[in-house]
Parts: sequence; structure tokens; C-alpha cells
Amino acid sequence: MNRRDLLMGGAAAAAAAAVARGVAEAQEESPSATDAAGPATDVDPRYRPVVTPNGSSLPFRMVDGVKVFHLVAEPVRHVFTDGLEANCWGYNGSTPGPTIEAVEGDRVRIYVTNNLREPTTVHWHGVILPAGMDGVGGLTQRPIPPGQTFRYEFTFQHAGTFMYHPHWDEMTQMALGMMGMLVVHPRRPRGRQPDRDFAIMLSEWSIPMGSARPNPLEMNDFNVLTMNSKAFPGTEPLVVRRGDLVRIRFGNLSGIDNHPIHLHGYSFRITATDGGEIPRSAQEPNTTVLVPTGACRVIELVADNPGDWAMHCHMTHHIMNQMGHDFPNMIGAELPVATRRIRRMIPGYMTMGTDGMAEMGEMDMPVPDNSIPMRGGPGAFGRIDMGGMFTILKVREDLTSYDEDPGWYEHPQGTVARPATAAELAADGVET
Ligand SMILES: [Cu+2]
Repeated sequence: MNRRDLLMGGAAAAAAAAVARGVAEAQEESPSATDAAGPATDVDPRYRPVVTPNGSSLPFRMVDGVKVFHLVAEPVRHVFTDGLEANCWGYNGSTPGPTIEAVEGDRVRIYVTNNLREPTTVHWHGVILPAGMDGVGGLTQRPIPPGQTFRYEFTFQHAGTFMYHPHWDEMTQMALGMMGMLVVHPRRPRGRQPDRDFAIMLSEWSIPMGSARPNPLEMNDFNVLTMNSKAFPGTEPLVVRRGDLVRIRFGNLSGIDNHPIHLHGYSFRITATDGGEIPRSAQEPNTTVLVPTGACRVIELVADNPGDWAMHCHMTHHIMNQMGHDFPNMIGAELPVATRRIRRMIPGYMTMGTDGMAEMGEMDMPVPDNSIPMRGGPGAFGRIDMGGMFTILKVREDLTSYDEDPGWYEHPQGTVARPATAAELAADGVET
């Protein structure tokens, strides 16, 4: 044996050992690796799953080392928040569809059953894969006819935050809610991993008053703005423990709009897009992250500031769901005569909006059936007048469980804004 053979032999032995170790690890780590007929599970010990507020992760089976998923495109009856529900389309009974989770390097097989009355496809948005698996109807595959099941199979080459959505009759299918998040965890995580890892899909809907179905023909005038297809107060809060490393992955599949998502109480870092990780030296500190439609943005922060922190789109029309935008502007108008006259024809009629719009959500104001115009939700200090793309990051010192809403933040004595006293105004020289 010469030196080269010795080296080769050594390398081969090392490689064989590595393979054996890999197989052992795979057997150890892969859930039900040999149980092809076993029940589907959403537990994969190789990673801490993401939390999809108001949603879930898609269960899977391991079959001969391949992670097998089954998506079912179908109509779903969806509640946006108490007071508004509609006939939508989604996957596996929900909009957005369940989050798909895998690990970098995983071979996956994803069956897609079409239970709609028109064809569909699924595009794996941002994933690097063979062209024939890209899910673009007409370009890379025949659309999936109603009643049929298609098979997608590929390997996730990169970790990251991605999305899935139809690429057939896109305008209709996405306007009705067909979309979902797709998270690929790193095979070898580097550095501190998040304690809480959230996935939130942003979308927008046109649901005219009295209608039972979102209108896919709308291009500009969206009146229901959602996180994971929920409008506040239907949005579940993000519950974290003080000191947690928190990652929030946003996807946006809105028809038209980009959403600048603003988080109170923190400066966060924008760490990744659906194109990959941003190098640490280029990670931008910010308090608002613009999530363009058709893109993902990932932010991270250390939850060192306890409290109830608003997290919302900063486009004001996106945090106050409304009936529509074709109403006359009543602000400052004095209309007692007109109101009296209208009341003769419409008993109980009120001219709304004369003193601003926040009043419109008060609980005793009558609103049309199945609508949530500026309804808002309850808060620790009365009503929160926002109602759309709005949720709350709840950071607590003591938490018994991430799964329970810890209620409202108990502010330390003397740390809440309150009416100024006459003595304080005088002492500071402020005249009112
Ligand atoms: Cu927005």
C-alpha cells in the first residue's frame, strides 16, 4: 500500500464512518422512518416548529426517507373575526393553508388534491427546485383538473422562509385565500436559535357589505386586511417570555399592496428574505419592515422590553377594516336636520363619522350584518379602535405557558400615561 492508497483508504474509512453516523442519526432523528402506513404527525424532533398564529403546521409521514405531505385545495368557510365570515378557498380546511415545515436537504413529496371546481396548481414560492416542479400552469405543468391529485417531489436545497400558492387563475384563487407559509429549517443551525419562531401571512380581501364571498375582481379597494387570514381582534397575540430570542417570518400574498409592518417597543433586525439570509454586517436595524407583495421578510429581536406591544401594518386603512371607501366625508358636518329627515324613512338611522371615525366601532352602533366596519376590539384601557392587520406582541417576565393568553400587561406603578393635574401644568408652565 503506497501513501496515496493509505490516504484514500483513510478517507474512504472516514467517509464510511460519516455515512454510518449519518444513517444512525437519520434513523434516530427521523420520526417513524420505517412506518410507511403509520398515522401522519406534525412532530419532527430535528427542529423547534414554527408557531403559525391562528393556524397550524401540515402533518406528514416519513416514507423511505422521504417526507410526504398531502395538500387538499378546497372551499372553506372562514371566520375573519367575530362578526365576519365568508365562503373562501384554502387548503386542508383553512386559509391560509397549514405551514409546511422541513429541513434543508430533505427530500419531500407533496401530493396536491384539487377539490375545487376549476383547475389549480401549487407554486413553491422562492424554493430552488427543478423547473418541472415549479407549479406554473401551462408553463411547467398541466393544471390539476378538479378531482385529481398531482405529485410534486423535490429536495429542499436551502433553508429559509418561503410560501406556497396557486399559479393558475391566480387573481381568483389567491383573492379567495389560497396561500400558505413554507419554512425550511437549517440542517446545521449556527448561533443562538430562536426561542419563539412565528410565521405570519399577510393578505387583503374585498368583502362588500352583504356578500358571502370575497370579490376577486377588486383591484384597489380592499376593506379587510388580515394576518393569517384573521382581522383583529381575531388575531392571536404573540406570547413570549422576557429574554426570548424572537423570530417573526412575514409572507405577503396580497393582491396589490405592500405592507409596512411596524412593531412598537423594539428595534429589530431584518435578518432574511425569501432569497436567503442577510449577512450580519448588512442586517438593518429598524422598527418597520416593508413586506412587498410576493415576498418574505424575517425579523429578529431579543424580547427585553416587557409589555403589550402593538404590531401592525402602518398603512392606516389597513388597520381599520371598513365597509368601503365610497362614503361621503362627514367629518365636522352638522347634520341634525338631514338626520331627522332620513330617520323618517329609515328608523334608527344615524349619520356617522361627523366627529371622526373611531366612534363607528362602538359596540352600541348598529352595523350591517356580516361586516366589521372599524369595529376594533377590547383593550386594557377600553376599546382598541384598530381592526385589521393588527396584533399584539405580549412580552412577560413570568409565563406558565406559551399557549395561554397572559391577559393584559400589568404596568409598574407610575408608568402609564394619565390626565395631567392642574398643579403639574402650573409647575411646568403649560397653559391649556
Ligand atoms: Cu398594509
